[in-house]
Amino acid sequence: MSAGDLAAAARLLAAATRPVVFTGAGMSAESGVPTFRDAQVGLWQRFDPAQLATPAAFHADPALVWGWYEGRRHGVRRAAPNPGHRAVAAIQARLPDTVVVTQNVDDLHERGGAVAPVRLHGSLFAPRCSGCARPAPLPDAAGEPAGPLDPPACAHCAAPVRPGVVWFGEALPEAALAAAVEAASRCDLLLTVGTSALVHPAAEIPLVAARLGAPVVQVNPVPTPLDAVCAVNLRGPAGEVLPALVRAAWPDASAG
Ligand code: BV8
Ligand code: ZN
Repeated sequence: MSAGDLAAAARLLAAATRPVVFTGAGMSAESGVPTFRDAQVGLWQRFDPAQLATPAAFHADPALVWGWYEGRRHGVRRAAPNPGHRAVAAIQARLPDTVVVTQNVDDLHERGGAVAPVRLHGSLFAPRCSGCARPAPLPDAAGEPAGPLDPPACAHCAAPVRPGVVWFGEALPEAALAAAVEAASRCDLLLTVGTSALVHPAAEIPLVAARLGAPVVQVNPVPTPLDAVCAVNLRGPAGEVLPALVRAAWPDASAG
């Protein structure tokens, strides 16, 4: 990340009044939460996440999929927000009209101080019944599984409980997607952080802002399809770049 790029991005942030901060799995990488592109660990090594994150996989083997998600949830519980999460909260504290839109299913934005993130892909912490869709309690007493684990049965209809996330092939929550499109349509800056911009329709959100003339600033160690629409590309990890960006935009502010 060059000093010139940081200064250019800081000018855009300092001039913004209603930014959108759009985040992907890279936002949580420095907290030790694997991104979708990271190799899976242990038992899960032989599985492709995109193959496990589907209704068909859950229907075929509920214990394998439920065990995978419970393992991820326990991993997130052990993780801590990183300085990037705290910098996002600092932006919201400075600019109350900031909207955080996340593809992530961890709770690190909230634990890092962000307020009411728009969740496009749901949450690991909101299981629900696969039959009647009633919210289900988190089975915390069960402890972290080392592999497949039978999902609990719904207390109301006895169908298996499923993770409260959006699987591939499933529609995104209408209200969340509408809120994200609305925020991107009216923002005066879109800061995209830690996303490969390959998963749709979430990947459209930065394009909504760009098409309406809002500048897009990207934080990612590597190029993505969003490079084509970015006003500034900050090549580096979110946990370092975001605090530096906040300090450069508002020298008097704490970067979180
Ligand atoms: C749907 C929850 C239709 C589950 C997830 C149009 C074009 C192409 C394909 C499609 C299309 N429309 C639909 C599709 C199909 C599909 C799709 O997009 N496929 C892709 C993969 C080709 N989309 C869907 O199926 C969606 N549903 O369209 O339904 C429909 C409509 C009506 C009615 C019925 C059906 C649903 C998609 C949601 C899937 N669920 N998550 C779970 O988590 O298990 S998506 C999942 O992937 C995660 O949310 C994750 O966020 C996402 C991966 O994207 P990223 O967040 O970007 O993460 P990734 O690992 O890819 O990249 C990490 C980035 O971070 C990298 O760039 C890396 O360089 C960077 N990085 C690393 N370290 C750092 C860093 N950056 C900063 N700092 C660091 N330290
Ligand atoms: Zn039920």
